[in-house]
Amino acid sequence: MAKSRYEYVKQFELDDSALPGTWMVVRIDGRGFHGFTDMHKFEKPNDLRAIHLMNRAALEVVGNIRDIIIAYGQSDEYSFVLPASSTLYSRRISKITSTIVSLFASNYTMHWAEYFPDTKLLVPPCFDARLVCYPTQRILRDYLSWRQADCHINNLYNTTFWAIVHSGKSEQEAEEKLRGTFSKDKNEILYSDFNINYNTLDAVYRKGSVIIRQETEVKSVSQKSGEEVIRLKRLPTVLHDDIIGNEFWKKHPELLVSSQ
Ligand code: DGT
Ligand code: MG
Ligand code: MG
Ligand code: MG
Ligand code: MG
Repeated sequence: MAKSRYEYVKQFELDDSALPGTWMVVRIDGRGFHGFTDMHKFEKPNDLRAIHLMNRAALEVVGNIRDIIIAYGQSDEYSFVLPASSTLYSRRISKITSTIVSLFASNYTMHWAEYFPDTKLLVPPCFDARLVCYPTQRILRDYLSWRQADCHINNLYNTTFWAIVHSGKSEQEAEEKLRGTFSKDKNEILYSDFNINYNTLDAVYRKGSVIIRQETEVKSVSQKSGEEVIRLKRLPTVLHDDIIGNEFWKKHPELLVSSQ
């Protein structure tokens, strides 16, 4: 086909492909969710409806983009991991990043009412995104550990902070009480002042959410015989496992295989 004289502008689109042979991680994060969560009266410290909505949006992303091998979410963020072997969109960074964040935001909006039936969505939710390449399995695991440790640190702080506030203290008093405290001090405050054993709180709060594809029994009715058939399908599934220790990775060796 003949080219127009304007074709040359294509040359201005520079190559932005990710370094070959590296793990690609796209992390999306809610823009100004401090205000967004206030405006929509999210429960403190954790709103289970919001966690389920984040997980739903992420499940749709993982279901839609087959290359994503694992995803991890907490608070207003989600990380999507593409293996070193992935050739998705020729590894073009802006194409991968923008597709994932756009899919996430539209699904978050589309499914809002299912998770917040009594709360009108007042502003269009917005997410930022970045793609980072990690050269080795070890560094990829350290990245995921970093996010889960962040979840733990924030959740321990927030759980203790709101326990103090809900007991009748001001937010300023709670902040002062927690200033300079270590994890063990917060565990101790929770246990002795509020009779809460932090380690027995639901893992969804303490560990965040992990999505991997798991063999799942799917029932359907055979069109030929009309009989019910059960098939095993690898479906994106939400877990609340620890991903810092080795156990999870030993249990799911396929997750790291593709880096070799
Ligand atoms: P950014 O990311 O720089 O645009 O600004 P923010 O405000 O989104 O800041 P970020 O991402 O560091 O912090 C997430 C905010 O979302 C933080 O204010 C806590 C809030 N948030 C996340 N999950 C929940 C929840 O389940 N309940 C409540 N009440 N707040 C939550
Ligand atoms: Mg931020
Ligand atoms: Mg944010
Ligand atoms: Mg955040
Ligand atoms: Mg097009």
